[in-house]
Amino acid sequence: MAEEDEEYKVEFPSLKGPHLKITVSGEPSVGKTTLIRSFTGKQLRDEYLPTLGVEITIKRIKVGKTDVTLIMWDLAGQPQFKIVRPSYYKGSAGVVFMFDVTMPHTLARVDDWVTECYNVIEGGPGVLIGNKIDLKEKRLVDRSTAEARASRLGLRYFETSARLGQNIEAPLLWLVSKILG
Ligand SMILES: Nc1nc2c(ncn2[C@@H]2O[C@H](COP(=O)(O)OP(=O)(O)O)[C@@H](O)[C@H]2O)c(=O)[nH]1
Ligand SMILES: [Mg+2]
Repeated sequence: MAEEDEEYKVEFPSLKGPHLKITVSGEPSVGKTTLIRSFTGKQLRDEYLPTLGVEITIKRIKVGKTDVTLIMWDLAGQPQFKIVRPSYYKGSAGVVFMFDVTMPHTLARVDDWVTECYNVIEGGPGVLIGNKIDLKEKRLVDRSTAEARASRLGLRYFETSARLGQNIEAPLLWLVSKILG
């Protein structure tokens, strides 16, 4: 290959084993991007930069003896992206809905996120994540309130601190084991 062609060579990761698309949605600033970055080992950003449209990150995990490739779709929560979001849910094997335990309105809005998503995909397991549990003093949503909503929506409930990397694997591993179930 000529030298000038080399710089255009793109290395694609090999997609061994099943690959599962997981979408993560919820109100702006609840911690979706931080969760995905912590989970996939990408560097955390110091300042808050809203996601523009969608950001896709690939993470390979092992479940038992099976290599599984997770294709994580981080959806922008801002209203101006509403028009493009439905196409992003297509083909999701599992979904994550997220809210911030210090901002009750972000939990109230989960119903709308669930509707938006399940209008597009036929089903598939979903989890609800209450994030920012490290902010104990500022916490306004307790576990039982969130659990009640999750169970009404048919979702499994988890709590995380995406920033501290606390409990971030559990919801994703639960989803994957349900999907592969
Ligand atoms: N204290 C705390 N802050 C968090 C946590 N997760 C995210 N944040 C912060 O909340 C802000 C929004 O996070 P981001 O992941 O961009 O939210 P997104 O809009 O849902 O993608 C950023 O300043 C993050 O550092 C968490 O678990 N605890
Ligand atoms: Mg984001």
